[in-house]
Amino acid sequence: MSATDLENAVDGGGADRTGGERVGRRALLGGLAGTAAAAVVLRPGLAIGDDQEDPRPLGTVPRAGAGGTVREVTLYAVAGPGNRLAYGTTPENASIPGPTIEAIEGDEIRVTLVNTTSLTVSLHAHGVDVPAADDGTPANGSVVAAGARHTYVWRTHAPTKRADGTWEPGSAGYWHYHDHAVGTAHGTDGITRGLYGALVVRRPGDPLPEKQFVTVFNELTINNSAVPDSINYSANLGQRVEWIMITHGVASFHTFHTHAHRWADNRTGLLSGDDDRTSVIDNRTTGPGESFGFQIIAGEHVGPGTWMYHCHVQFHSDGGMIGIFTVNNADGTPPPGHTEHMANHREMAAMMMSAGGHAAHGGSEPAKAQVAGSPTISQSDVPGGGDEDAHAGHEGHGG
Ligand SMILES: [Cu+2]
Repeated sequence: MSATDLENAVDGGGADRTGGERVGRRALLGGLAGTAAAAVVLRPGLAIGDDQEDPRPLGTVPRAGAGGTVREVTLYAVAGPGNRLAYGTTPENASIPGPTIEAIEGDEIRVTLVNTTSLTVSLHAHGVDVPAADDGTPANGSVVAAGARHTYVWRTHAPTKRADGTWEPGSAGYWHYHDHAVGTAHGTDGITRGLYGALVVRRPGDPLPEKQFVTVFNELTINNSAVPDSINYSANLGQRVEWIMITHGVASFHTFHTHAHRWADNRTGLLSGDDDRTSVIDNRTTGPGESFGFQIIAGEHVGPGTWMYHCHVQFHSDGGMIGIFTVNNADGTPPPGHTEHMANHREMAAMMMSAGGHAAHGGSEPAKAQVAGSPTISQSDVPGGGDEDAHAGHEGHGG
């Protein structure tokens, strides 16, 4: 699929109700900005972020439009250095995690997986309505042989009342997709080596983010990286940040923690009112196959700063499962002390590694050995790379 096709996929949605004429290439590429690795492939209704030339009036947030669109995307499965495997919208932009795919309840997503590797790969989606023939498992034959391709159809729906009076949940959520064929019938090797990505289904009216981060705890790495190659993010003070968190791995649970920010433990991370009793948290336990997401306002009530985010299982954070979330000043300039803080971060990371961090020492676990310490299809190799200095990163993207 060409860039033009992708653009059309976005523009063709007609889903935006808040600023449709602004939806376009910039909106598409704007999705690259916040994620440490991946392009946003389908971004219906997004007309915000770097496109927003004028300050928004207070109290208005761009929101997802209506669903009902067919959205087509092509994903390439690509083998990279260091035993890595990755998905990309082109063979050249493959990244770990793969491109974030977005839709609105009622949309149909058609993902054509093109297998450029010498292995049999597949695509298995969580959260959406998938016909058995597109489930992505070897048992039902929905896998893709070397050199072949297959179009997976994923459907979504709004909450609906059943004939018996009960409610069927809608598809909206922070989901994910991954290989289900490489290594084992469960895709264990494929996931370990990097074949995974985020899938976001919104409900019409959901607020749209200006920045988007995708964090995948995969075994003892973040996005198959660990310090000193930490995955760092940045946003400007006051920007609406969407953080998508996915967990994979063969043995470990994790606890995802962000400094200085907190969210409601529900579908969106947002409260519906001052009487909403949803738990507000800044740390969430997560295990293999789980995903969640939330929206926060960068630096709200704390101001600009250079903050850590990390797995809060101390053995894991000490071993390298940490990164930096930089909240710049509103004008995009670095927060006070940023350079020194980043230098400290790198120094501490080096100490961790010399003390036996996971990234430096693969250990005896097979899966860990496969992901640890090897050259990568790295975030710095692709547009929207996440391995930059936290401030320098993510600001220069877009058409
Ligand atoms: Cu952990």
